[in-house]
Amino acid sequence: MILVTSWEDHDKAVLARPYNHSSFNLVHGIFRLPPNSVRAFFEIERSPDNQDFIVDNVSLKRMVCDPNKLILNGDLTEPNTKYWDTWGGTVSLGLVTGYGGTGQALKASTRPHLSHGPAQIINTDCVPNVGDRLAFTGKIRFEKSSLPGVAAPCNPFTWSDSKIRCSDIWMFTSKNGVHEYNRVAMISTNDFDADNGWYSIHGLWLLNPNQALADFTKVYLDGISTAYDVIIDNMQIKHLPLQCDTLVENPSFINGSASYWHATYLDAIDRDRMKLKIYSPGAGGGGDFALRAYDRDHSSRGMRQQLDKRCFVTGEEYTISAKFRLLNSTSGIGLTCNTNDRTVTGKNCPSVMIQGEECAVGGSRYIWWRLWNTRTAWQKDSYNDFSTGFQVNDALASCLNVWVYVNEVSTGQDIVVGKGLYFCHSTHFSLAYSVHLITLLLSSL
Ligand SMILES: [Ca+2]
Repeated sequence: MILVTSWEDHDKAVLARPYNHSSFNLVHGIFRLPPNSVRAFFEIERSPDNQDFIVDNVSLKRMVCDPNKLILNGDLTEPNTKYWDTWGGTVSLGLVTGYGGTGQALKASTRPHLSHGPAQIINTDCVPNVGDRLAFTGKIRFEKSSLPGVAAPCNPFTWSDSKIRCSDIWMFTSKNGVHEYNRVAMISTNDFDADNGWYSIHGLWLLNPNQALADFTKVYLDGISTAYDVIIDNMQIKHLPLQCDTLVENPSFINGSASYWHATYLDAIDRDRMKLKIYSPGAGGGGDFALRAYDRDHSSRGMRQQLDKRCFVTGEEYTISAKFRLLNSTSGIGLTCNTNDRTVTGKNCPSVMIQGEECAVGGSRYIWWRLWNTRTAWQKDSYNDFSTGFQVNDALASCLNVWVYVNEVSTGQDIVVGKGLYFCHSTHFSLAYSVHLITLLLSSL
């Protein structure tokens, strides 16, 4: 018999914390079998030489991939760190009081580098297509390592100040030896919950060819200084179905959520140039919410959301409707604007821009289509209906990414988007995909 070991990997399962020294503890991990392996063996090793260990209830299960729940134990309902891992080898994980003062949250401490913190290996085999969209949401708070238990705010409107900036969610993928590191979700407003400093973190991400059916995918929190501990709860990653009749996610800021809306940075590291805040009342009155763009250093600053690129097919027609307000930045009172101005004059009303990035057809890599309101009246003290439309051409259809922007009013004016930014369209698509499940779960109790 010839023994051939072609591949060996370590540290595939770790102890779920907190450790209980008086009973059995869960050792748990997630790994993918190497391709074309005939047999796989696993070992439990590296405990100290002078100790015995006892193993029971060992199981090895094929890992489920649920497109509606790609993060597992994201709310720490299972009261241990099962499924969770770290980015960085020496980060400590533990449990603390959860969001809303109930249940558990996951805390990462002793972070030696600002990119280190909580992480999870995820199985994306059930979201296999290039262009499939993932929606990230979660709750996050910070504490100074020197003052555990006391919320310490970060500044979501800076990246250059590394002492106080917030963490973002990043996604690492490895596919055929190609590695990608992408910022996939951010805290976009300073609206943290009064209870204990919980921020909302959110983002949309389109899988690129290096990410769809990746060999390995891990999400992690990266950004805040090592002086802080990072605490997360209610973390979710969902696959968004293709739905070209409702192109914009969270168009109405339901329950005061700014999810999936971000400032109009061309790059997220360029975030010292404006701010976003939830605004009330929204267009539906008291108890309704809107989103305000303020403290803008240039007329091009505003808000944006990434759209499903696959909906931009040549010949498709979309209408866009929304409700806008325009406010004086200093006093907050309503401003008039000239609905007849179809350029950025300083007196123009808010408009919508469709931006295509990395476009293959036509003369330029970027497309900027500014779309003006077809309504002609403007009421300075209330929300104003906005309506416009466009048809997709070959150039826009060829772009790698498509964004919607609300921007281009003067600095000194704040744009408020209330009660939605809706796209309507007549054709419906269906999407079929095959499911491959080859990620395994190792669980022992
Ligand atoms: Ca929880």
